[in-house]
Order: sequence, then C-alpha cells, then structure tokens
Amino acid sequence: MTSDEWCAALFDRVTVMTINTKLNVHIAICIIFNSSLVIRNSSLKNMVTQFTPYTDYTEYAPDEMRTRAQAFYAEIRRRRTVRDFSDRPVPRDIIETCLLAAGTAPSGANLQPWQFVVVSDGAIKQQIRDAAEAEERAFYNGRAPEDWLAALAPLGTDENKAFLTTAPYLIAIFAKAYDVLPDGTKVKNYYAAESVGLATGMLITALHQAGLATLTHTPSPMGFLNTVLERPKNERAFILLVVGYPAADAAVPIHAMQKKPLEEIAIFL
Ligand code: IYR
Repeated sequence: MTSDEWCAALFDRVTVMTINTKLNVHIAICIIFNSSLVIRNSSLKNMVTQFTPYTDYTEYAPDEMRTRAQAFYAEIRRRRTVRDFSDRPVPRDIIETCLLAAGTAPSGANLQPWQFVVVSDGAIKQQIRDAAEAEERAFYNGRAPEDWLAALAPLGTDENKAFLTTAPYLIAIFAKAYDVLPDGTKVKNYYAAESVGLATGMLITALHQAGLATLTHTPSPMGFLNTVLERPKNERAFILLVVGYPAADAAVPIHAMQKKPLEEIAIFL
C-alpha cells in the first residue's frame, strides 16, 4: 500500500499534500479536515505532484523564429469575422481536431472548465435562430443604449441572424463556474471565464488555420442556449461560434479590418 492509499484508507475526508524533494521522494502528509472539506477526485493519486521532461519543445534560431512569427502573423491577419456563410457541409473530423486543439488551452489549475456543444442538426439550429433573433429584436429595438448601437453601426449588424441556420456548424461554448461530481458535490473551477476565453481564441485560430471562417456571435442574453441545448445550471453560455465556409459573395465591414498599430496596443518597459 502506498502512503497515499494508506491515508485514504485511514480517513474518510483527508487531503494529501506531497513534498517533492530533490531526490524525487514523495513525502505524503495527511491532514484531517472538518466535514466541509471536499476532495476533488475520489482517487487521491491525482493529488501527487509528478513531473516529466519537456521533450516536445522545439527551439528555433532567431532568424527562423522571426520567419515563423512573421508567417503566422501574415496568416492570422487574414482572419475575418464573417456573417455571410455558405451552407456547404464541412467534414466533422476537422471540427473535432480543432476542438482538440482548443482543449489544449491553458486553464486555471488545468481544470478545463469548458463545454463545447456542436450543433449541425437543422431543427436545433432553427430553435437557436428563433430564440436568438427574439433577443436581438429586443436589443436593436430599445434594449441597447444609443452609444452601443452607435458603436455597432459600422459593422452593419441587425436582428436578422440567417447565418444561424445557413452555416453548417454552431458551436455553443459554455463556461463551467463549478463542476458537479457524480455524487452531486460541487467543485469550484478557477478563472473559468479567462480559461474559456483562451480556449475560444485557440479554437478560432485552429479553425482559421484549417481554412474555415467563424463568427463570434453573442446574442444577449444567452440563457436560452441552456434551455435549447439542455445544459445544466453550472454551465453558462460564453459565446456562440458560427463555423463554415464564407458565402461566395461574403463581404466584411471595412471598419473591422482596421487593427490598432503596435504602438497603441503594446508598451515595452
Ligand atoms: N449581439 C448583437 C450585437 C452585437 C454586439 C457586439 I459587442 C458586436 O461586436 C456585434 C454585435 C448582434 O450579434 O447583432
């Protein structure tokens, strides 16, 4: 029996901290907690700190780094938020691979507090469109303050969201403020919104890299997504990502192409 297992067997509710010595010896310390303590995982093995050499890293000479950085910038600066989608189907495995890429995003305590719901079913897309357009009608016809509408004017958006039924995929991205264990225990996630934002950015990048267009759609409020997609209370809609090929005649607002120069977005100290 390992020391971890010994602790687990001895106490019903314990936490095990391990001290990783230079000799790589794990010293397990058991602490008896009061009844409010919750163990994240019934297997205490997950609490042991273990390391493995970082062999996947590749270093490039500065010239090659420069070339790679410039090549990536040239690629990503072509990304556009698109609102005119084609209905051409996209192979599902491409979406799956991009989701796997998104799932490698850093997250608070590596708790990966995201849930992606990929919708290709026409009837569900129609339900989402109906509910989103209802919210958007309210938004554009009174709910949105004047200055918000003025900021949106150069984008030419309105309450009509045809892309929600035209595009082959809608990916509803939810953030989980907490997880629920099989026994019903709630376990808090950390930096859930930040983590899901990072994963969403990586998903958009992966999809662009694969040759697909996206739209980060934020019908406001987005609570209807829980109802339509039957998601539990601990999941909060973060964004609705529309994915597909741009329509042959897709156009993008010039305003959206104007990105701030480096001097306006970065300071070097
Ligand atoms: N949710 C509305 C309004 C909207 C808000 C922002 I901030 C945008 O960048 C774009 C649109 C809509 O989707 O039309």
